[in-house]
Amino acid sequence: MLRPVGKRRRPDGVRGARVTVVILAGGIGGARFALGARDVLPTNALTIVGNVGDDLEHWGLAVSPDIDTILYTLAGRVGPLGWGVVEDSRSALGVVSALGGPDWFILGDADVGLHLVRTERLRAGATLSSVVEDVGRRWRVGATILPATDDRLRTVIVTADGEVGFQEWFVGRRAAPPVVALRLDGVAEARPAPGVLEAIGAARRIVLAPSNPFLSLDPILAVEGIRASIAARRDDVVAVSPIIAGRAVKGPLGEMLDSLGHERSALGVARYLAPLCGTFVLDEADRDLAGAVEALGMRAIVTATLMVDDATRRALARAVLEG
Ligand code: FO1
Repeated sequence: MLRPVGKRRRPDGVRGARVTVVILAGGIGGARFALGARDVLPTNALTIVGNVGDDLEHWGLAVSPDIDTILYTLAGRVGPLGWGVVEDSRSALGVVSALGGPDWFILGDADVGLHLVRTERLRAGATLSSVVEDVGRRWRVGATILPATDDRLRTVIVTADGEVGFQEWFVGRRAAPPVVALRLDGVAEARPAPGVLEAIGAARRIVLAPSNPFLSLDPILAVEGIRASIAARRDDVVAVSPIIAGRAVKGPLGEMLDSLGHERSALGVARYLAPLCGTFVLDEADRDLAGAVEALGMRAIVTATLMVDDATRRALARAVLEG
């Protein structure tokens, strides 16, 4: 049960009273789930720990795609594809392209504004978490967004042809070359950003968002101390399946489950996450997997997990946070 810790709540909020919740999230799926949770939780009850393994330097700028997707989504600014800025223009991209510069990774003009501010502040010695905190406050996102680490951590994809940086594989090569392994550059030196372990330790409930467990959750969990702090709270940890009826809701997870030797199903993900979570949320389409999930030592919740609008996002958040 979620224990009350205060009074304020949103009108359509989670029953009971104030709760503190931590969500571990990647990009689009994690951000959409976080939006639903933010909307049903009391003010300032939510902390989102975001993946920085997808970060890159592009056009000389520091870009943090998953963190930015969470910022834009919670600020009501996200573009129709689930990333970037709504109604953004691409003038800079047009010039870069015409001059023979790198145009494989799309940065819209308004998006560039965020990268300029971040890059300048990082070069002046600020931490990524302080930049994200400031932007989130100015844009009134209504939640605390913490990068998993302020240190440099990059996901490297290992394919049969060698290694490639995450965005070069995901965007540049359309996630086509099968992933045979993943490597996290910088993980040995990466320490949790200020507040991450404290938030996990204090949370009434911890949610592993419906994000890719290999590309989004593992780079968060691999930061020193984070996996152990989550495992220590296993009874309060809920994972939401990013697979429905054997298909990834978004992205290359289905192919990755195959190529990394896991079953391509919600059960395959449940097996992978079982050491960390006491509850696993399955879509109604996977109702028949509930018994197998429970046999792994997890409680199974069966509900509608596809988030297509505010109503479905909030309903999923309520089911996960109250269930
Ligand atoms: N995704 C694409 O498929 N193509 C792009 O050119 C692209 C650019 C981009 C720029 C900024 C940003 O914040 C996200 C961007 N994304 C793009 C999405 C991003 O590659 C992925 O969604 C995540 O890294 C995976 O979670």
